[in-house]
Amino acid sequence: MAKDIRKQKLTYLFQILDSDRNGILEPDDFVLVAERISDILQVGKEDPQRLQLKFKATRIYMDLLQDMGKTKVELDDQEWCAFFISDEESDSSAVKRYIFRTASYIFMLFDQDGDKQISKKEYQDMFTVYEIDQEHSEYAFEKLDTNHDDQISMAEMVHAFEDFFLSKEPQSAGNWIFGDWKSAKLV
Ligand SMILES: [Ca+2]
Ligand SMILES: [Ca+2]
Ligand SMILES: [Ca+2]
Repeated sequence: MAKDIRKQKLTYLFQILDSDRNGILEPDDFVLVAERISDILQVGKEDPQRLQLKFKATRIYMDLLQDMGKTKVELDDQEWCAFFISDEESDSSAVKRYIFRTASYIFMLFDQDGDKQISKKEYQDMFTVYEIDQEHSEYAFEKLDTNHDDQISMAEMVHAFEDFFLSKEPQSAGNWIFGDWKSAKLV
């Protein structure tokens, strides 16, 4: 059962990252995220910043493909879950590497004013970009903001991702980073 909780969360994350919702992760999903962020920031269509954001948004995915030893740029949910859940050790080195990397990634993309804090507005923008129901953003933000200063720090984000990737407890606060993980459609 414990393993199922992690699988459900990873499947949920896969479905969130699959921005065009076609059941396959591909570079275009990450390009789409960059486009949506650019639109929120009102970056012009011809502005070089838009291209920069695309590079930044796709890099983590390209690194992941390389770490997986993939030869194609597409990934399905089975491959995705198998990479993060190894049979012998629940906290595999692959996961540990990606906890910090993913937290940094989210900060790089959504800390729009660059103050090394994710404000509630920036956090809600993340929900908008990934088309997550805003209904859960308030609750999730409160859970992640453990020192209650109305900002999510890098340390709080790393801690949340540790919960998200590793915790077998349904109650863990970090499970809620991307909203209602229990709504994942397991196939
Ligand atoms: Ca896709
Ligand atoms: Ca900020
Ligand atoms: Ca805080």
